[in-house]
Amino acid sequence: MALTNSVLEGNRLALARVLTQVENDSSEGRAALAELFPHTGKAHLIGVTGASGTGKSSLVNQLALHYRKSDVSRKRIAIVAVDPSSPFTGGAVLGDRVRMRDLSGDHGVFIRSMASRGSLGGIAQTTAALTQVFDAAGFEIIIIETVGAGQSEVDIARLAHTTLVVEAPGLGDEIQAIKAGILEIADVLVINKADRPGVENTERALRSNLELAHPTQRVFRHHGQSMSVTRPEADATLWLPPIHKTVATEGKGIAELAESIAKHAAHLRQSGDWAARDRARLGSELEAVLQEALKARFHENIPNEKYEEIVEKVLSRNLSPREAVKSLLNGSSR
Ligand SMILES: Nc1nc2c(ncn2[C@@H]2O[C@H](COP(=O)(O)OP(=O)(O)O)[C@@H](O)[C@H]2O)c(=O)[nH]1
Ligand SMILES: [Mg+2]
Repeated sequence: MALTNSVLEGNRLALARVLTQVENDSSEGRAALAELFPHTGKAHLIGVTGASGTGKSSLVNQLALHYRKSDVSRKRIAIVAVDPSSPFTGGAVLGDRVRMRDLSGDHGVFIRSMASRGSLGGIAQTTAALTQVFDAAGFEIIIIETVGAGQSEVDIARLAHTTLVVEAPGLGDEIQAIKAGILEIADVLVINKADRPGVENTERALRSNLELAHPTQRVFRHHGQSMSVTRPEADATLWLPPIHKTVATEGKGIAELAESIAKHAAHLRQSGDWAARDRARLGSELEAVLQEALKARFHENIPNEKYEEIVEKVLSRNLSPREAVKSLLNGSSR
């Protein structure tokens, strides 16, 4: 209780300790989360995702600097960097730290690097938990940086109110990202490294695929005739993801990008999507915790030998996995 109070009062040491407890999923961490949870729900969560090397960390660094410098209200910024490919001692995380040195010494900014732990669902869950700690601690903007284009990144991106998908020219990432359906979760697209050759190609590829992921034309059947309606005039509640070109290393395009992010937040609030996203996020968190708890309870009630016996029956093809679960739930091994 004393520790969480210190977090609420803005004590950085207490914050660091609670973040560690939460990341380790210790009993102290769980207790702290429960105490902090009523204080959450205020922050704007911004997800930044894309392939490794596209310049996400550089971009996040610049965005944070921009917020700290330009914003009259000097919002406090937390950064959660999730990089399963690099453990805590690894070079990439160290590199991130070095690149983020512009921000060190600024007490309005808190950076936390996190490496992979446990299952894929575990990463998303841990990230959500860390985000809640920052939210309760009063950080108005929380940026979550994730690598790659896989399902786990999509899950982590779903935590955010606003998702930035970062591409860079010449990496052939367009195709990779599109395959993973990552454009569908993009609220704002960023072509970073716009100082490099091939920007036009990347932009063209993105634009045509964006059309597929976020159709601008909606076809309605009306009295047997098909009518095509183009947004946004047709439906002001729809958001068409803008494409921004940036050079993170030089801070180019950052102010415009920040403006789009702010516009998206305003759009979410006006359209009611802010609440909808909160609901979806907390709903899926609830679902994940429930699944975990039910599974744990289930395993507590089934003796190990019994479980192994059933597994053997499945292996010998005497029982299908579905039948196996049924008999485990019924408490009989058939
Ligand atoms: N030329 C150029 N290089 C950049 C730009 N942004 C980042 N980089 C460099 O690209 C490399 C990867 O950047 P990083 O931010 O670590 O990418 P991340 O893996 O997506 O987080 C670093 O060497 C950066 O200095 C940019 O806009 N232009
Ligand atoms: Mg990075």
